[in-house]
Amino acid sequence: MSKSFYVTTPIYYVNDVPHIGHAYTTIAADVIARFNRLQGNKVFFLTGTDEHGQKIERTAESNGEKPIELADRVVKRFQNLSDALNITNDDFIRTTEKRHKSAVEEIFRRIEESGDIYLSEYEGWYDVRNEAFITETQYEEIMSLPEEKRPTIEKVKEESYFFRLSKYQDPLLEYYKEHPEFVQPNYRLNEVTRFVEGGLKDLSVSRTTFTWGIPVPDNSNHVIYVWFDALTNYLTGVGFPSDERMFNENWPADVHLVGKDILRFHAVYWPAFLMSAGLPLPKKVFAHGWWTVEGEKMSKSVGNVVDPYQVVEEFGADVFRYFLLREIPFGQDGDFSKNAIIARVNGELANGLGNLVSRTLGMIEKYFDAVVPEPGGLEVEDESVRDKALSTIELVENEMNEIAFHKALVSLWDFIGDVNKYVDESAPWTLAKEKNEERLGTVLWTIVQAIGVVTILIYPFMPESAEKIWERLGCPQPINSKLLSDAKEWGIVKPGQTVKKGQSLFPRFEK
Ligand code: ME8
Repeated sequence: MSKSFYVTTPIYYVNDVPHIGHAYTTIAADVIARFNRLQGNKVFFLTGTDEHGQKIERTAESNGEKPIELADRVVKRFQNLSDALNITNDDFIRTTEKRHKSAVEEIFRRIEESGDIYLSEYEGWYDVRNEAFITETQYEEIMSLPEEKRPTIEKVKEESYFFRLSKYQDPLLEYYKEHPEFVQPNYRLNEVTRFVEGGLKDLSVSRTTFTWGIPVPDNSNHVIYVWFDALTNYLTGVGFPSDERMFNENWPADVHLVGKDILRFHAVYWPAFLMSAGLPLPKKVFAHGWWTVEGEKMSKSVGNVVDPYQVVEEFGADVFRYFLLREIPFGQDGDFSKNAIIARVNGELANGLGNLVSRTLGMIEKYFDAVVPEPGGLEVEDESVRDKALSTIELVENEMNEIAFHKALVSLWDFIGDVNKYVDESAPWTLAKEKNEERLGTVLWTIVQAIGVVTILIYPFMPESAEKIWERLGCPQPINSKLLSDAKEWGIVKPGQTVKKGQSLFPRFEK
């Protein structure tokens, strides 16, 4: 039965220059969205930009422009990422849109009605880069760092509305206990639990010393804290508060994908806001790891920030997508380097998949005038390719349900390896020499069925390459009209279809 599935990325600070971290979350969310569509689910996939706050106000000021002019000028850098990386988001939210203002005002009011908002004064430290209030423990941690490693923090003293976060300490702990799948990977749940067990102080949710934000309803001297504003985008995107039908169909979100650095906002503050507003909580928050570049932390001052547009230009979107999700288990940190990409292209894409497709289609061109042959009776080794294909589909489906991209890809390439071995062992070239046409037809038919299954399964990861292979197999309908259930019927590539070997799918790179 088809269900609706809602996946989000964080909304990126609009004045950031897109880097590999943004590309990573966006690609991961896209693969989840595409895989769900393949399973026949109705998907809603949201990304966007976070456009309010002190940092953006200051950047605009130093450029001599208004914050909205800055946002309008640079937002395309993120919007264009969807085309460059082949991302199929259903909507792109900007927090400066009117629909978002209504949503933020509405949730603020609901929380106020629950008695969870009060006026007081905030005195303490603030990290403008991360738009974060610094707790005493965090302050001590920062001060224990060598000076050059400390984030810039500022002393703040201003009137502020507070959210009664302390009231949600026990409800949150109880929720984590009852829903251990809420925060993934598991070890992150332990971190979050420990943080909450350490005690929660009420959270400042408005600022008065600048103006770039959404005013507090009924007190426009205050703008709402940018994280309160930004987190609400997940509601705005699905029609809150005006489009009840869309909202009920999609909320709660199935998964919020985030980087590990912003897990606390998503797994502590956000569920507490929702509990207070009487809204259901997202089903899962998955925190991924961080990428270093050639062993170093990515930073503007080091000058090693990886531009995703450049990677696409050099290697293509599919290779980039494959690399990011294959290189490290989703959740752990990883290291990005061109040599590592090249090793994957040459070893797995060119040798494994590319070689299988090209030699198979080449043989069908040579021995059967490019027409997919009819199979004769299946022998035990042909059946075992079929069985392995069916078990691979099941495995990949389970692994994707766990958001374990690398495992899904390992399973798929394990199957590709088996099929390549089957080609070697059945030696179609010998069958051709022996003029054993029936057996030759059965073997080549079996191989193209395996390629058909692989093509459907790699489609969410590498949509362009999958489309190319699908066309070369001569399949009449577009690949995006196919479902995983079609792949389960052994025989998706029909006898009589005309194939085309074409040029190399994944040209090798020199190190
Ligand atoms: O945090 N490796 O926006 P942002 C992997 N606006 N991921 C990385 C990374 C790296 N080296 N560097 C950054 C914000 N990221 C807020 C979000 S959501 C309601 C508001 C990831 O532009 C990081 O973990 O700083 C986060 O998920 C995103 O990129 C940061 O986006």
